Amino acid sequence: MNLPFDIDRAMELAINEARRGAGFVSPNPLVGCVILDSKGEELSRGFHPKLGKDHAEVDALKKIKDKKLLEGAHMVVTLEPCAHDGRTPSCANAIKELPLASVTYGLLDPNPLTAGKGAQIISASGIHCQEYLGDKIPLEELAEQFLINQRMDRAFISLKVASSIDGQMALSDGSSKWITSEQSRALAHHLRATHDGILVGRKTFEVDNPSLNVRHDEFPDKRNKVIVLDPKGKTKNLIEGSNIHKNHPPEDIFIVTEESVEFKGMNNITCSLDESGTFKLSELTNRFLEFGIHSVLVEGGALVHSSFLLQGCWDRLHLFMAPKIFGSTNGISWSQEFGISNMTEACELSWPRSTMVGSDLYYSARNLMAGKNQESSD
Ligand code: AOF
Ligand code: ZN
Repeated sequence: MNLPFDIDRAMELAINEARRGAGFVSPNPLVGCVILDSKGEELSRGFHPKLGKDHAEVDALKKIKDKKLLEGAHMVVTLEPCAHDGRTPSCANAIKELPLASVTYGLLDPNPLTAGKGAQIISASGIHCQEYLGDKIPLEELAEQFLINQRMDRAFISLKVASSIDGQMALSDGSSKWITSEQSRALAHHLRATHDGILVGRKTFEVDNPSLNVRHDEFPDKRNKVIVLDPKGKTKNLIEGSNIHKNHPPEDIFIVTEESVEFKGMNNITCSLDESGTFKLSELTNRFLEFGIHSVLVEGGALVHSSFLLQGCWDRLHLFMAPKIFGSTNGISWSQEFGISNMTEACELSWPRSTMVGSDLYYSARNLMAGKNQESSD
């Protein structure tokens, strides 16, 4: 179908609109929508603002007061309209009643409740319904947490690292505070707000006594979950009185151990270890979903980052590099427990992006294998 407007531009607008929901919609995807009249003039934009609130299509439709304008109009939406009644009624069922000429959706919704059914409902009503055939990467990135949850049946895993420009995240005496600039730390809090859980290893918990909460103006009321990896339950008597305990209600704290341990009102997740004494991360990240943790920002230390790399169980890297060189004599490289013996074994990254944040270089990229054959890697 010949559309009377630039579909790539409209999809880009819908993607930008969708981002406004970041930090508020989990476990739902970020979704954005643009509606254009029969001549291709923009009528409205909408997005999914919050879990349980209107979906993007309904948000955009509600902004059009004069419903006559919908005669022969076009909808551009980043995800296939939902077929089912969930927290909100089905978008596809609402759309099929409208006098629209076309609906273009960015990605098929992998949720089995929709998965093609939304498009079918709309097509059956006589509205031309088509999948967008342009660049899919920004759409995949937009909904990446949701897509990994649906496709891999596990939480989305981001590794967040603050290091010197030569990749050292701490010194061997454990000191690691304030490597990067204030601006990077603000962005890091934004990252915290867009993940359900923040994860650290036992050593980081003991050495840094971190708060692991969200301190960012855009998210004043944000509650996040905290996860500590502690195979032998050594933090049992340390967690009370820690900054984590002071800054989070006990029901938001999760300690992961091999054998079950009683952590006074806090959650204990048990997970088996592999031969090297490391948690089996595909098992753990799958179990996170049971606890309502759909995305996790891993904040270290080096042993923890390395184990996610080794097991191939991670999706995105956020690397903040300060204009400093620590050297490897006393430095701890963030990937130091991970190693390859052959160039073909390198972890490859895709969709890389970099920008300056204050005086730091911020680099973000995806694990090339994310969402592919990770089940077999442990
Ligand atoms: C859309 N537009 O804006 C979003 C969609 O529990 P509910 O009712 O909010 O439904 C959640 C499911 O709906 C989610 O798993 C995904 O399949 C879809 N999300 N669909 O048409 C939207 N957020
Ligand atoms: Zn919907």
